[in-house]
Amino acid sequence: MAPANVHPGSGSPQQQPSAERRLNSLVRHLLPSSPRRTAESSSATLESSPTMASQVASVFAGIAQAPEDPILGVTVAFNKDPNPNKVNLGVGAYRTEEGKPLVLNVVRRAEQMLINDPTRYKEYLPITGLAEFNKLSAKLIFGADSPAILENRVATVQCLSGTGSLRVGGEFLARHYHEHTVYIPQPTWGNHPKVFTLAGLKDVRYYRYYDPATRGLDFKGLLEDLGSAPNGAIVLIHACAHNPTGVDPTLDQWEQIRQLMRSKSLLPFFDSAYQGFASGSLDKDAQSVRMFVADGGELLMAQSYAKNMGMYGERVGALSIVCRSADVASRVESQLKLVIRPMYSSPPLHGPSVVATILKDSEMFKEWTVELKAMADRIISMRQQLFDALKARGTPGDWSHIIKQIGMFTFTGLTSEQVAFMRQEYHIYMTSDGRISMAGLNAKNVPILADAIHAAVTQLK
Ligand code: PLA
Repeated sequence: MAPANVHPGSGSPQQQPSAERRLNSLVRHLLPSSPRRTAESSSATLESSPTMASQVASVFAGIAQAPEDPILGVTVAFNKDPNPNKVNLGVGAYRTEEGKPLVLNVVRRAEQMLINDPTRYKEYLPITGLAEFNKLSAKLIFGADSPAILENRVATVQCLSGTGSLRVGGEFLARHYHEHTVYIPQPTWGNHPKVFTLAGLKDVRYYRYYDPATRGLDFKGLLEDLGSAPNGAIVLIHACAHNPTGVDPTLDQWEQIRQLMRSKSLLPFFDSAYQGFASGSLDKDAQSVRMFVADGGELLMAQSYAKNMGMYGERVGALSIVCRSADVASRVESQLKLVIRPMYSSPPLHGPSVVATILKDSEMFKEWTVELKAMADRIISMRQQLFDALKARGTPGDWSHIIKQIGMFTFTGLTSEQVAFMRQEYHIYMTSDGRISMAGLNAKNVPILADAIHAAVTQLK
């Protein structure tokens, strides 16, 4: 019998590397033997024949198919749907009135400036990222006149957008903070519990936040749960535009939360993924955070430029840790470097360079705030349009929460069955908890959505 050969030009079987030879012999062994192999079949090789390769058991054979991500998986399903009228209201990504993704003009301008600058290199950034970007990011969220910044007691490191900032902050706390219990709101962004658990904060608990009956804040439940948390526990707080509910505490409620948390030494970990998106004003949307900084206490802050500057895929964000003194902040920063270096060494250069270019130039900064306000206003006007459309149809139920909630999302109150029905019958995609991204709506698809909601609530009660 002619020896099973390797592919042309790879030499005689004797010259094959021994591992490959053993593998080919294993393949021969596993295949049903044929006494008279044709020239064609005998020249088949492991590399050129997927059917033969697939008969060797994979070392990963026992691996289970993982479920899609509850949010990003909606886009995967949407992309597979051939229907031309499909609507994606899943992931929180801004769309124009024409349904197109948006790159801000000011971002394009900053990128052009960077490209035209021949002095720019592609050298590695330091482990902590672009120093200028870090300073400007802290100023943006805490305010230029923040005592913590003036007293040099903020450690800021550039991270991979909001998610990376949460992860680095979580790992830092797991290594250096005495309390590993972290409280997150019920409900919250679905990635929060996973990020913290994998960062090493294994005891993730929920505090009551949303009351489905009122479609508003369960303030009493929130105070009770934080009131009975162990002293020193970490508390994840959405700085503004709570995801998925669109429900934020009032300033008065924030003040009560602050007092309670400080009285029990609960450590605030703010997640600011939507600064400027809730109200259209960067300062207004940072008020909750600034109240906690003003009292001189410590906190963590995860910032993202994905939404407010439309930098989604560039992965631009920052983690700031506000400390009691400059000395502590400097030691904290040294330890953050030890978290980051073995994880991804140093962060990317392009995104933060764009952001820093915009933040440091007063005229470009102004242009950004105008574009940001236009995005926020468009979302707010979609709330009104959807509310009016449901009212016009006489859709059963009180839909006033659509106009009361703020930020990128409306937590509709639709059941998972109603959500599935709308996907099946109307090709409208949203997360199964009934959250819709208001930024995906426009004058053209609002009536389609209103028809779908009307049908869902009248047919599936
Ligand atoms: N924190 C909150 C509260 C978020 O809603 C998101 C993004 C992030 C952090 C992470 O953002 P970043 O890493 O891109 O900066 N939430 C989105 C996207 C918009 C997502 O799930 O990744 C959402 O649709 O909920």
